[in-house]
Amino acid sequence: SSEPPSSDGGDGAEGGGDELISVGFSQVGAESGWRSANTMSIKDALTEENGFELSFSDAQQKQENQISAIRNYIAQGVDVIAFSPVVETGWDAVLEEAKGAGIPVVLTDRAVETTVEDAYVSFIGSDFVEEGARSGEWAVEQYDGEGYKVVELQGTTGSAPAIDRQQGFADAIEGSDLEVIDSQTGDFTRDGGKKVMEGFLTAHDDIDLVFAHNDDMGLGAVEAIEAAGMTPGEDIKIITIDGVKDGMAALAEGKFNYIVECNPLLGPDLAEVIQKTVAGEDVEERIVTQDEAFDQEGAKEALPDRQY
Ligand code: GYE
Repeated sequence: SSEPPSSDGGDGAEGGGDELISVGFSQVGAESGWRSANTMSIKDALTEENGFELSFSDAQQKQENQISAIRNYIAQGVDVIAFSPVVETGWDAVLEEAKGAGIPVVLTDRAVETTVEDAYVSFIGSDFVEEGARSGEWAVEQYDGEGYKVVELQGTTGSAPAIDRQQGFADAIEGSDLEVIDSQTGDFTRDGGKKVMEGFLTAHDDIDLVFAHNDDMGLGAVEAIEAAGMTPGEDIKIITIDGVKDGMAALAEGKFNYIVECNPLLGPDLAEVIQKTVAGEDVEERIVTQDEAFDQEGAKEALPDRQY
């Protein structure tokens, strides 16, 4: 770690001249296409050339793994800890420990619920309630008045995106003719989505629409629907969130009906927040990523330029 940072690697922070900023990052896992794109973005931004020395760990969707990774980073005395919390609650002790050690924490992607004051310097990520609401609003626009029966594939139980997307969707369809008749977690994975959808198809013969909290679970649902002899996107409509390449391809092919984007490319914002924090500059407490939404025509147009 003796390589000097490039000229764009920092803003010449006082005293930080030729030292790399050490960062410990605890990632949720590798559960989805979104997550892979997110990991790539973080690793691309926190390079030595940009002035960082990154320790990266994958928690395989287990909170206990994240907590021990964060404790290791505290013991190593890294300059900054960043993590994407798999679930919202249960972080108080470890956040208190980081604070006690004087190590600033940055949250990316998912929020925490904590009683620790000033537990983190910034939280960078999308507005998940908004994503759920946009999904629900589109569904109401398209399908209201037709007595639509909806099944929901939830993300990881207790995670911010699962809680918030469910809430946003429920609020948006309230008072409409759409009804959520079943809702279960598929843990944000393709396999999980497939299995839960198989169960839904066995239990209900009147499903009109799937609301999947991410593309991967929606793709799993496509497999289950096709295996049951039906046509996804027609016999059963599908709305998902994320907008990764496989999801956009399914939308362009007519297997999905709508995607609300969730931008995974958080690396550049994270790098900037860390540099400013180490330089003692003020950072925004909440950085909300901007998301788009796509229908089938929109996906056909966007697909060729999709980066991930
Ligand atoms: O939507 C899903 C991933 O936290 C926003 O996690 C993220 C979600 C994303 O597994 O695909």
